[in-house]
Amino acid sequence: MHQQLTERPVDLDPRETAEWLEALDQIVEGMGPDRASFLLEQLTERARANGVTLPIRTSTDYVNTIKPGQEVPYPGDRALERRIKSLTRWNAMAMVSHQNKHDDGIGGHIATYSSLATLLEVGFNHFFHGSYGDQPGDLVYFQGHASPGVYARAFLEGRLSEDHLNNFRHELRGTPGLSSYPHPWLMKDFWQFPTVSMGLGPINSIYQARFMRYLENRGMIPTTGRKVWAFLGDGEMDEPESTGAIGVAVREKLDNLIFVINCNLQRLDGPVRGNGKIIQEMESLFRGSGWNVIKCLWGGDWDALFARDTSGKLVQLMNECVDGEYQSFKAKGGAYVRKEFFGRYPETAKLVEDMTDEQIASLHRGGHDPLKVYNAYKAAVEHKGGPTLVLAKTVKGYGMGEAGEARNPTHQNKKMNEKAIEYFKNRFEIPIPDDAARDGAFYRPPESSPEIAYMQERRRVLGGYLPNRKPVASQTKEIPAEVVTEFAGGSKAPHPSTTMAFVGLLKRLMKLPEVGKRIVPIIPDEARTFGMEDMFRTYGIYASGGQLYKPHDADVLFTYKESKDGQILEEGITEAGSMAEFTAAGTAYANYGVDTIPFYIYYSMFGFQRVGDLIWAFADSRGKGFLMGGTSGRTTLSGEGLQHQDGHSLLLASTVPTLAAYDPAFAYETAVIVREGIRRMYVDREDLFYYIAVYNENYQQPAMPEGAEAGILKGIYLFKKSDAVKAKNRVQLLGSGPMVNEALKAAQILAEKYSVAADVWSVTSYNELRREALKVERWNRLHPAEPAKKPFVQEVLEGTEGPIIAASDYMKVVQDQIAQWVPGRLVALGTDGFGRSDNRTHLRKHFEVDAAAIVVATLSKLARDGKFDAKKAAKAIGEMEIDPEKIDPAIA
Ligand SMILES: Cc1ncc(C[n+]2csc(CCOP(=O)(O)OP(=O)(O)O)c2C)c(N)n1
Ligand SMILES: [Mg+2]
Repeated sequence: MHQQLTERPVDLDPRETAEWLEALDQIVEGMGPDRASFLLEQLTERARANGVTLPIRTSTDYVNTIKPGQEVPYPGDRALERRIKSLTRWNAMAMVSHQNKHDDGIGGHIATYSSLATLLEVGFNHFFHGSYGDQPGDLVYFQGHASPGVYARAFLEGRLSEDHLNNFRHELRGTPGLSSYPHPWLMKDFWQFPTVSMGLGPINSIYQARFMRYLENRGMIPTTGRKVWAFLGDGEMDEPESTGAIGVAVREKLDNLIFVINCNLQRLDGPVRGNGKIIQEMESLFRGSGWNVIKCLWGGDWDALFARDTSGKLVQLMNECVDGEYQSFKAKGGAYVRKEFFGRYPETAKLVEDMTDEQIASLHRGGHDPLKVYNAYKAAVEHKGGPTLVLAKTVKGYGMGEAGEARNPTHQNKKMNEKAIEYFKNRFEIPIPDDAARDGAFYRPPESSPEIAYMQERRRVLGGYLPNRKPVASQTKEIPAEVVTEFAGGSKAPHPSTTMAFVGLLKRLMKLPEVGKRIVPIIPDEARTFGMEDMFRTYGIYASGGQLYKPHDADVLFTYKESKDGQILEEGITEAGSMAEFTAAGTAYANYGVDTIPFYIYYSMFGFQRVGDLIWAFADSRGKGFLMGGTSGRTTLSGEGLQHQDGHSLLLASTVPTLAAYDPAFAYETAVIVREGIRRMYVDREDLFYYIAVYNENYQQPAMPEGAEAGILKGIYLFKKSDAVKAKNRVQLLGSGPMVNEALKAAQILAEKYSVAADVWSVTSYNELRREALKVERWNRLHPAEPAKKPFVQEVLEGTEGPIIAASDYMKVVQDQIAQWVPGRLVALGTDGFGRSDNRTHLRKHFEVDAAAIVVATLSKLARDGKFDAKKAAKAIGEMEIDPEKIDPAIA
């Protein structure tokens, strides 16, 4: 899309060209830009009608979008703001440098914030609202590895102490510690958005802006001027998540969203686009998508040169140079720029003949000029009808001099030598003694100093400090126990799957006064798969512009109803986008002061392994809500095969510390878990979220056994005790999800054919059982002189008889999680290996998790334990129609 501006066609008749251009200039001057635009439109149409191929050029010249004549004067005190910025720069640098001097290798970044300082400071002094009246303020996504700058500012504001700064990246030593990057989990009163995994900030911020509109349109929050600001790296833009959702922002007309890309032209290893121009590329991409794009490339000191550039050669030169060259121009000083840049054409060389090399070297880039940045932000904030991108050209390592300015290795630069520190100190005029400076001493002028007073006053005017995470107290009522009771009586034909039962529960919750409106169902184009299509009509699909057409199915019950205050978020086929929306909804209690309870239901296979990093960031954000893994299980989802059948989400779920993952078998189990989840997350304010596997196999939903609730929540309960009293052997069969039914069938076969009594348990969560057991073990380890406590799983299974055969529709390692608390007894049957396209019967046979496999595993284990005749066990394999030499499904 990006057209090389060097590839312009040759001008065959320059005189004619000049006449046309002059005519245009006269129109602009005499009639204004709107008239010029109108005429160009007319010309374009005429040209098209005459068969002229129009050049598609979505990028403009490599100059500022806002011309000097369109600028407003700077409203702040530039001298004071420069002082504040210098102090912030110093403290940020000192923090990282000092820490690495005394703790080699602890890390941190200097160069990123050095490039970003003006972009943030103009925001902090003039744009970022800490609040809107009694409403929370703007939502700012900071470049993660610029965190030292954000800490340094908070230090000057008096929000962080010198102790804090001394404990940067020493979270486990001094208190209070400062986390390396923005992590709400680690600094819950400070950071709001974890951004350091590149690409998550951009996509999360887009859906944040969409969710803000959703809350406004549904009347859940008042409409304010609140903005979402996302500060992004130019290297970061290569992540697919960074640009993959930019169309959403246009479609949704998100004029509450502003992206600022810090275009320092470098990433970690070297230039982002040495041979091209990242700014032009981003301009084309975003402008082509419909964003309002503002380029802020050159500082005010260039304006005089532009004014004198009557030949147009300066702009031509700027268009021609590639980023690799621009980087050298900053790395190599004024004489080099005079020779290699301006010297390329006599006209441009002339422009700077009166300037010294130092003056040339200090010509600023737009992102370092507060006036240019202010005007870009002002235009962004005032823009209506869509999102704005500000492309700000900066210098990586600005102010680091030879220690790193625009040098390839600068990203990794964590320490500055004494000479470099001295240079930095002098350049930014930090009034501390040289020896203190060399040691990286911090500097904060007194509270009464003009600098501190000014910055405090600016923040007061703008409604408070940022970033600032402020969760509200609970607004959510407990779910009445009757709701569970409604699901505890067992089903009548036609019997539902656990997915259908869950959808019934969801609808029931949505009808509850108080809680109902807080529920946010999120679906990535799978509502019909999960039997949710009747909810379209009842609750409406959120559409910011309402429904502009009459749906073809308007006259049927389950019509596709879109509405401005629709409750359902139908995201389309974007698991990443849905996860980002889930994140906005799951953290609304901290960002908007309102409890919303998201249920994101999706094809489980396209969850953890597809958007795992977003799930991790959700946990970091202290998000609340329910991830509902639909079409679960490697054998229960029949027919779909290798790429669809999920047998490992529960395993991946176990890696997320605050995620409680469940694998319920029956409708009442889900109801119990969801009710408790709402209580823990929303009433008691625990920081956790839920993953619940739901399946699409229809079967009789039984009545809830008396007293099962506690076990359901802890992870295991006895579902059916065998009444085969005369049996020679007794065993324990553990099932999860639909495998409970296979265990029940196996129990019957074992009793009838082999005289083995089998008690059947439903294990709703191996993950939770293991976590509790590990917690208890840790306590025992650290309290050796006190009586040992017993893990719940051990307490439950210890007194039971015989081997424990545990079947699930997941990998065996899920069940293995409890092995150490039932020594020598556990046999796990699971679905290790790739999926296959076939039906449930064949899949379960293939993966050896069906009733026959459970019977065989039971007898085999009894035989190995010396409790059953080995020959009979071997014979049973034939009786169960299993080929003992068949290929191992784990590698098939
Ligand atoms: C997903 C991901 N991959 C890699 C990294 C490691 N990393 C951190 S910063 C960085 C370079 C960032 O360059 P850019 O986005 O241009 O930011 P700048 O520091 O130049 O402002 C990299 C590769 C990361 N944080 N996240
Ligand atoms: Mg960069």
